[in-house]
Amino acid sequence: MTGRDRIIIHVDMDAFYASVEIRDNPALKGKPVIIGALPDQRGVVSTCSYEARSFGVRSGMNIKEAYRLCPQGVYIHPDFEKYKAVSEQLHGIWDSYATVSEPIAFDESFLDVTATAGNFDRAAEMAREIKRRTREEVGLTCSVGVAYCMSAAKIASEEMKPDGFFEIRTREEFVELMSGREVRELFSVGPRTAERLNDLGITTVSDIRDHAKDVVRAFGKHGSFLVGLADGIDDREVTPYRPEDAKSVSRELTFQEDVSDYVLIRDVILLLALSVEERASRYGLHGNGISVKITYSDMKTITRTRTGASDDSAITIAKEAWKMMENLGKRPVRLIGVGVFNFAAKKVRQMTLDPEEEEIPAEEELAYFLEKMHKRYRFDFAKNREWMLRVDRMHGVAEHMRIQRNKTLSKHGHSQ
Ligand code: TTP
Ligand code: MG
Repeated sequence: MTGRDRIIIHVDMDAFYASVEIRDNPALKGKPVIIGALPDQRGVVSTCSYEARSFGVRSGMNIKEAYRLCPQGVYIHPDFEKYKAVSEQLHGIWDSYATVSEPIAFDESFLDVTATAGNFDRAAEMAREIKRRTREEVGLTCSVGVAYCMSAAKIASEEMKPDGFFEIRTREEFVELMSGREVRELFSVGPRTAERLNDLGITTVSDIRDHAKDVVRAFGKHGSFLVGLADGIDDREVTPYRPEDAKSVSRELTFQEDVSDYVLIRDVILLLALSVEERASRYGLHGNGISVKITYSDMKTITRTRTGASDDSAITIAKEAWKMMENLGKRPVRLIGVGVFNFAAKKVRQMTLDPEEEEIPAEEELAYFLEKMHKRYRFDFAKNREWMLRVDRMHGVAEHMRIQRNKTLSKHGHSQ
């Protein structure tokens, strides 16, 4: 089953934060620019210019390590408000080409142009136009991929980065391009899945095709999905976020292995809540209904909802979800989801004379939980907040958390 072929454009900005800073300060042009913590602080690299990458600097790298590799770099603290404004301008341009778009990050979007382009030649022209307008109207370069499905479009946009353009028009082209590539390049293959595949002697995409039965046996449903991907089959639809159509905003996550550790489950709920808050607020949606969904290892699914929450901050969403969960049995969990609904035109948060007054405690409480989680999982959630919320990254973060917890629990003899 291959589903319906579509024409999808994936756009992704080049060295996004760094490029914005260079655009706004041309003296930085051609220099290794590193955005993130400053070298005398604790923290990591958010991103860096391609010049900095040639020194080996990478996103997520400890800033001290970056400084060791590139002491001559220009280190700049990120200015999220600025990037957000640029992001809105970018998505505004890109969305006008698609019937449906899925803005999966500040600097990245999937555009379904099947109907607006009609054929691949026209879609390629559109993609070039998107690049030109992004350069002329925003002053930045992006890389675009044009393809028949989402996975292929994403891979295509990475193929010729930076300032790239690449097309994958058919499954056959996809299979040929990808056959010798590492399994990690496929959507949904994180470090842990890659390691498990490697243990089976599967290192390349064509190995997945050659050992399809083993992959399905070892990974079940995810295995079938991977075998499909290796064959160039990806039926995921570009999912629109049209605020006026939205009845709810939710995020869910399937663990790679069933989880019985409810400390971990609660922490993952907080991350999902952060993601829901971010997505809802990006579209100006405010709700006072909160939902939680759990699928247990036996595939039984339970959903619980509550309305009348005092606000829809991440911390409130998480706390309501935690409360609802307390009344459910503590069985091994496969999937966990969190959502907000009951949208009103205005913020549900009650107006006070000083609206700032209410904001601070919620943020502080959140910071408190994130700091506890920082210690628990040795990962700085606060610093990496925007990065980790991206759809393609949350699974990796959750997997890291699960592994850290397993280590801790085995050290302490499962006493926690
Ligand atoms: P990416 O698109 O992954 O990276 P990029 O745009 O900087 O570089 P390129 O696409 O050319 O490889 O991420 C977009 C932005 O998200 C990035 O500019 C900064 C932020 N980000 C982080 O804050 N931390 C991270 O670890 C990553 C990867 C990105
Ligand atoms: Mg990018």
